Amino acid sequence: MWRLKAEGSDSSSRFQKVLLAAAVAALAAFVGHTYLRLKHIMLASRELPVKHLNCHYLQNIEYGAEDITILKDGLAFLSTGLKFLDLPSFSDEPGKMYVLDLLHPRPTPVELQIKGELDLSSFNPHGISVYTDETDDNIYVFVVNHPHEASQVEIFRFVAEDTLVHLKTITHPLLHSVNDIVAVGKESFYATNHFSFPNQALHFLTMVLAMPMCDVVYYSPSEVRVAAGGIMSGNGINISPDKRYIYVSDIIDHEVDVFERKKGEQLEYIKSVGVGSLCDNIEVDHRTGDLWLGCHPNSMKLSNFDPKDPPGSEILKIKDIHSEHPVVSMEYADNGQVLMASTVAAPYEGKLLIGTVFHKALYCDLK
Ligand SMILES: [Ca+2]
Ligand SMILES: [Ca+2]
Ligand SMILES: [Ca+2]
Repeated sequence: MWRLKAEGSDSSSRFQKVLLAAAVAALAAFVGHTYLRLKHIMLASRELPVKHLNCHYLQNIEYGAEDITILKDGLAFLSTGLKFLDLPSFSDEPGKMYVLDLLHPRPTPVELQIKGELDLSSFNPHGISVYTDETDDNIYVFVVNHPHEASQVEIFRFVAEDTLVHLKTITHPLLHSVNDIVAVGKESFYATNHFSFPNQALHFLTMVLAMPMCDVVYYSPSEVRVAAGGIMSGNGINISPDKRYIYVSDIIDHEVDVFERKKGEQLEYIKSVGVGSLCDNIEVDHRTGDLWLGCHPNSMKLSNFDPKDPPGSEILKIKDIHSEHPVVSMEYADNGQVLMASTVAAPYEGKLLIGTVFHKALYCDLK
């Protein structure tokens, strides 16, 4: 009896050891997989050749212009001073909005005065979009705002020359980690979430396991719902000049996803175009339909910020995105000595504005 019991406890302790060894091996394999996956996602080994354009720094922009968009009449809007997750930020001041007239002989950004109920001390503007109401020419400026790390959308009306009148704040459980928006009406928009879930640990797991679970949300005053899913991490979003297609930058998948707008504002997935970089915001040339992308060539250098080995900047263009063979070309590249952490490139009649997360902004000549 005693012997039997001793044998039984021997084999159960052997079993426990085997289990423990299996658990350690599984954990080591998971850690190894996570390390390789993150290295791949962040393009941690990538170095860029430098390709410059004829550019100069924009005046008054010292703390980033995460997003920039330009109206057909040459009026550019910029969101500046973003504080976001653990990314660097060199200003303790709240964020600001600027406007810039590209038709002026010496375009200079002017700070927009914000009127209304909005709390300016916690204003933290991120992605932006502008909608012009063609019935009365009113201009509505939509801004993703992260006051105290929250996620909400502000709608303003632009009043010439330098005023934004705050109209409303939109919050919704589906809009839990909004990165960028594209307005499709004076109160309606599509928004990308950069996390799959409000819980960041769960989102991290989906990234490591390569399970794309981020979505695009459609908002109007009468309805809020998921319009598209299957995205690893949604970032920039924009619309084709004919308003038929929506483009989303799936930043950690290194691709741009193309969707077609269907009845009831549902989005149908068409295809993805690989870009080989971590692309942030998307601007569309209203004349050619080309996509311009502000990208992070190596996001390891962005998260482990070191001024001696700074994060670079990369601007890509996609031509003929709806054809069988879209052409992706590098239009600008810098190792961070001139410009760190580009997020957006907005073209206008042979000119290009380039914005960044926390650094300066460039005004470039494409001709
Ligand atoms: Ca935008
Ligand atoms: Ca994808
Ligand atoms: Ca962005």
